[in-house]
Amino acid sequence: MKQNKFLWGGAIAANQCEGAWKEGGKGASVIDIFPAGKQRFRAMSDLREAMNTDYGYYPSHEGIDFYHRYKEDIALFAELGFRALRISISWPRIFPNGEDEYPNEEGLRFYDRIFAELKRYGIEPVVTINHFDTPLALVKKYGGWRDRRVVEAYERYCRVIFERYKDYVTYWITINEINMVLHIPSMGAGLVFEEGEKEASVKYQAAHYQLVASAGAIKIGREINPDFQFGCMLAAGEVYPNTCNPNDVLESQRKNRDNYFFIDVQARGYYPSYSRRIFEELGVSIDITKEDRKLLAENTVDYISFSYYSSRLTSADQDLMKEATAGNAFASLPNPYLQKSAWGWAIDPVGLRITMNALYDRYQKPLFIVENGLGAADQVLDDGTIADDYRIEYLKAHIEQMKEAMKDGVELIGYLVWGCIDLVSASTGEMSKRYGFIYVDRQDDGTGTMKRIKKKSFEWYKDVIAQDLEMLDERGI
Ligand code: BGP
Repeated sequence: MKQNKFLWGGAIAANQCEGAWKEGGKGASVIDIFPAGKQRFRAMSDLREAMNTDYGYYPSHEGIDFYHRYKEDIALFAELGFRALRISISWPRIFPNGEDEYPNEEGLRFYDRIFAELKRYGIEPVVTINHFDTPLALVKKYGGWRDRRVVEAYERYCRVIFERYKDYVTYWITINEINMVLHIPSMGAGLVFEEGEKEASVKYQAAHYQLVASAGAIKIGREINPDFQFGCMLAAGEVYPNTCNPNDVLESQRKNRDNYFFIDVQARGYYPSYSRRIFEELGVSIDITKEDRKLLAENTVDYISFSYYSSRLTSADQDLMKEATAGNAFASLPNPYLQKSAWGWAIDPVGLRITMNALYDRYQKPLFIVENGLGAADQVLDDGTIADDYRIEYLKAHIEQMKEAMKDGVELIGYLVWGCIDLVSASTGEMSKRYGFIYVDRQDDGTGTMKRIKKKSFEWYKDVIAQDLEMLDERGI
């Protein structure tokens, strides 16, 4: 790895912050047809219905207006001392219809400006190629990632951005939270299902095409710049057994494998042996060619990136599992040892250490935490300040456990706080589920001035990074 400084920073994604959904020649993305509030879950679970419904207000259309305010926002990230910023490139900003003959020059120029701005401050970009942003045109034409032609379109898009940004970007992430295809297939893969078909087959077929596309991107990327570093990206969080009943333990192992499945392929280059039984039991048969297997084998990732918000809890007792609630898209039983966030996500800093050790034991490749954070309903006080002590407490506890995992021997590239500036929530479409060090005056109904205000956690995180820098200076790094 060229980087020897630990990459402290933050993470955002185009679909949740840029807005300007029709500006600069941008085409629509699948996220652009998801409304906010209660209707969002329904829209996400039935893309066909979502495509034919006018919901009126769509939070992604304006986002937090990062498209126009990126200079101000990046200046704030620089003030925080960020060494890295994770962004995503919006595929339909580059190819408005996903597979146009020529890329959209105005879209490319937007990211030229972003990378130039980051370079000005010495901030390393970490770039997700596809973060819940499949072009809507490909969803309409092919039903999303269920069709191999989307792989070709993705690879063309990759070639264009690799050529264009090869001197700016080292760290690429091929597909955000690749395991999301099994949980929220509309958002993760733009999947449109046909009446009466076996959904599991469609999901695993789409998953296979995403895995192939990811390997294809790595192949193309390494030809263009051998210094590129490629990561897969997992929505992580260990699944614990509810009791020491071996059946519960077995069930937790099975659920963990549902997620590891993807990373097993991306890190090792072949389908894990247990996948045969999963496919058999689900009655899934998918198209995997000899060429696909070769491509997967020859193009494994350099590092394992992941998001971590919470651990999960499962049981083999199906009746008990009726009490499970969906946190971060994953159903979990309530863990009596853990507090929950206001959105019901279990807060488990030690779970981060467990997850990191589990991933490192399994793959022995460097890890990269590219999302961690607390969604909370911050209030602006009468004096205009925001006292988000709960966020400081959450992050502090997770950073402590992250350091413990590093002492355990885990190799870690960096730590990026999700939604370092408030942005639209992916699952709920709310603005009120805030993660940032920087408050954005934008409300759930689309009102607000978009003004940026530093929260209390801003100074705290700035100190965390500054102290680490002093330590590195002392060591002469
Ligand atoms: C991850 C996504 C992000 C982000 C985060 C928080 O699943 O990669 O895009 O949104 O979760 O989730 P939410 O926005 O639903 O609170």
